[in-house]
Amino acid sequence: MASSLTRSRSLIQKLRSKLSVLHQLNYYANSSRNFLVNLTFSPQIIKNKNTFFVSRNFESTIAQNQLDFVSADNDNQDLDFPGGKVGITSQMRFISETNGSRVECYRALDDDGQLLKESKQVDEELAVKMYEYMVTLQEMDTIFFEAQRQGRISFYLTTMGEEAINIASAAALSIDDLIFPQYREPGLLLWRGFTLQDFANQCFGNKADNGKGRQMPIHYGSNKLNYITVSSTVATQLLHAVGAAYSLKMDNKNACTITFFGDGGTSTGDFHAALNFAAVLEAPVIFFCRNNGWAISTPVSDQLRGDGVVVRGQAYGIRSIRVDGNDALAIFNAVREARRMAVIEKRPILIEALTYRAGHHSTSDDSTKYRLVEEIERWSKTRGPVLRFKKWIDGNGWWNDKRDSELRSSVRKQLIHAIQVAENLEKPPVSELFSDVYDVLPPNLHEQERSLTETIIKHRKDYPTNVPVQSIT
Ligand SMILES: Cc1ncc(C[n+]2csc(CCOP(=O)(O)OP(=O)(O)O)c2C)c(N)n1
Repeated sequence: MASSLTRSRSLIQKLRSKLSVLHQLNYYANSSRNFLVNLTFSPQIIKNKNTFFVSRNFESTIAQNQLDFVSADNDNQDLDFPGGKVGITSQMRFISETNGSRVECYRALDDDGQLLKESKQVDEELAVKMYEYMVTLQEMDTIFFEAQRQGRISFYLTTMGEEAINIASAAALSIDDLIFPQYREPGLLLWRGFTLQDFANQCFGNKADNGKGRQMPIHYGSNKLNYITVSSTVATQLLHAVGAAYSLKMDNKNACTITFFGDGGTSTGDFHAALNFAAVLEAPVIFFCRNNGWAISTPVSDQLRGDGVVVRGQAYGIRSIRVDGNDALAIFNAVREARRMAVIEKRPILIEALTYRAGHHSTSDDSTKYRLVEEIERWSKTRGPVLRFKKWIDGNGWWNDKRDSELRSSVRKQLIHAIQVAENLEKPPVSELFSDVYDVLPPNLHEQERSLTETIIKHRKDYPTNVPVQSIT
């Protein structure tokens, strides 16, 4: 009896070690906390009542090293916890809530557009292209904002003050990298080839709009350009970006994901869940926080006024950096390096860009009701990112005022033309309101479509004439 028990035990032992699942079996049976530990083993076996599922998982590139690390000067006085070895001490010492000094902000250009010592720079061709796109974005914001004020579109939201974040990060990425935007990052889409006409079509919700006119203006998206459609529910995109990054890792793709969010978004549960998952899964995702000082009328919280964003990244075990969000060169350098680390080292990275939202939150907002006009002017007139970058390329002899005004006037003309075309294009047919969700329309939706169509046909003069309606049976 005893020997048969011993034989069985030894067999189980061998089987377990062959599959390298000893830890998994124990940990899975016990608690979800151990999910973190499981990721350091491969392959991963999940024990079910009757079956073993083998899921695709990965050798950890980072966590195992951290778990094995024990300080050299502790004379092997360490404890071997399931979560890894740790040195021991007889001193009762609480870890301070701060590091003592503020986390520095990385810059490459000073306020006057002078290159800081030893800063990496880009060549003339790329610098001029970046500047031209920042100017195009500025002009696009001005003209669409006015179009909304004239009642031609229902809503708009500008990137004013955050042009460098938009364009410099786009320039540092590769087209295969998936972008999960909040809503203040159309510049990345512009950089990737979304035309001014495409932007106008979306804002006017006409039949050429990728979203078939179903969304409010500024909810752009493009499959072709790897730009996931904007969703105005703050911070949900962070989780999507982590999931997609993990999938890129599973497929061993030479790409990462990047997701943008404001300082307000960091107060959501999704922010924490996303950072946690990214750290645990070692997902190649770049979290890009635009800390622009305001979440509509709510100023940056006290926590974020300190080192809240970067230190939270660190707390989750994510390599993090703080960057001057009004310095296009610094953003380019930081995103380029973040991308390299995410793609090559398969790890998440967090970037916090300090900036200022120089426009209103959106056309539904009047920011002069909650902040001083002088504050807005100081940031937009003297500290804006486009002006600073212009000073740098001017100083290099790569740009001049004549080219500047020619560019601005040409972009304005293109925009006015795009708006006229978009405005005159028919809207998507009413039937499109009901398509693309169900393969076969359920009876209740079929009934709603019939009822809506009949109502529009009966009261034609009360509905826009450029929305095609076809009576249905
Ligand atoms: C989950 C959720 N909560 C609240 C809102 C309403 N809302 C829209 S924008 C916004 C402020 C977001 O501020 P921030 O994340 O700092 O981005 P910013 O607008 O400054 O770029 C809020 C609260 C929302 N859209 N989604």
